[in-house]
Amino acid sequence: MPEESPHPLAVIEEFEAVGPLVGILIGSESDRDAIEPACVELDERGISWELKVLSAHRDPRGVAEYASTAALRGTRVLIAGAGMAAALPGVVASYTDLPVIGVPLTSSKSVMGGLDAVLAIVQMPPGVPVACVSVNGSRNAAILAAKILAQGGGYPGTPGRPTAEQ
Ligand code: RP5
Repeated sequence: MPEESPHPLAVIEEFEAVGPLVGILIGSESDRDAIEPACVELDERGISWELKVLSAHRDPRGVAEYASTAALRGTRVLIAGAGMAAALPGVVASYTDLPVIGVPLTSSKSVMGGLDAVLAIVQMPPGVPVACVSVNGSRNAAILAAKILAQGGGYPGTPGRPTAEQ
């Protein structure tokens, strides 16, 4: 049986909803503890955030949908934490003009203390930048997000703001 599509008005309502300033993604439930310091830091700074578990490899469509609509909901910065072949931050960056901060995470399956995730996050091809904090540096990701938000301005595409190409 085909999946029922949402009513068009429900879709419009979703876009009109005021989203959190920071969207945090992790690739697995197993990353939750490692990303917690980012949530605590944002709370302490009074910055709204949401946390979603979405894997670039296991749920690529979910990642695409979230990343490509985040700016429409008012989100201004994205933090993406993942371990191993950490494609999540890069895939998120490919679907949005919002700044993306990657957090390389360690897991029981990491190799070289998380170097696998570091390389996956920093070795982005030209034109699709992703910021990268230290291994398990989720608190720093939140502080960097706060600094970006402190610059003011609207989301990319707002009249008068530079576009991604400028
Ligand atoms: C990555 O693989 C996740 O971000 C996590 O760090 C790692 C292991 O995931 P699980 O097998 O624990 O779900 O995609």
